Amino acid sequence: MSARRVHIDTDPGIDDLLALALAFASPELDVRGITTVAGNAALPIVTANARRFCALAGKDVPLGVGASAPLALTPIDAAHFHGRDGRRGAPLPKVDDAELAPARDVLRKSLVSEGVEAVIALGPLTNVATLASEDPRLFANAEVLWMGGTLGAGNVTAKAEYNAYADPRALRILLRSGVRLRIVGLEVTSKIELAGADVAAHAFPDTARGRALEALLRGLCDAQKALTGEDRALLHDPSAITAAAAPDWFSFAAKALEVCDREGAERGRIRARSDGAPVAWAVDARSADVRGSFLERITRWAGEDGA
Ligand SMILES: [Ca+2]
Repeated sequence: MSARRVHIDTDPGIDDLLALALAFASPELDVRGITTVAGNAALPIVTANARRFCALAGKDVPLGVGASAPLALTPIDAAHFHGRDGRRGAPLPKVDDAELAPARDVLRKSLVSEGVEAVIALGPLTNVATLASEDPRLFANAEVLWMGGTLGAGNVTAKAEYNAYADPRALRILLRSGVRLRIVGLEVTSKIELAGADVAAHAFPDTARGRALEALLRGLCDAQKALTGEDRALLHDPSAITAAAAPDWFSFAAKALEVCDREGAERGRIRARSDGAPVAWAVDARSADVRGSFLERITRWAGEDGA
């Protein structure tokens, strides 16, 4: 079976970096392009993290710089969770300054000439919605697989998930664009977790990749502990990578959705509606398999590093 060509749009972010590691460690996936978007931290920070993680991975993937702010509403970040550097101090190689292409060019190239089957979006949908509103036909042969949203409890407000809250206008545009959308939201991802004790006991290889992954995974536990008191790592973004690599492990229901794109208590809240184009909404996953393969794959990947 040939690997599935994908593009990753991301806002790294601790769990984004773990998701990139899993993508590089997954033989089912072939990452043809990466674009960054402001989300967990400001654009220069998330872009540097993405570039430095690609250097760690030894991957020369085309990388484009995207939106520095949402399409509408007040920008937010999550420095309280991910740290001011977006990775809670996890060590990554330094890279030289470089002139980077705009995200729209790199994403367009992934869709037009790289033939990607999926755009995996791990942050606010600003970049994806911008291109989809300019020319939805670009997505004729690709789905957007987004980690975000909830129809239940939120993680930034009572009803809203972070990526939906950060740029609800972008989500609204995408829901109405005709682009095929597959969504893995909090109802599923918040059940895919590693216990802090298991993370502490897990031995990564003593390589540059191993040291970075260990710091990221422990950082994810520390951040959760500081936020809610629970010592565990929630694998939101890595779960979306697994949904692309092992779609059979997830079950989806067709749902038509709407999102509130106004400021206030309802900002970013998603509701099911009775009409409109349905998206594929994740309702369940084989959590133990998703969790187990994540840890097994990134640990093996860390061991393939000679550094
Ligand atoms: Ca993210």
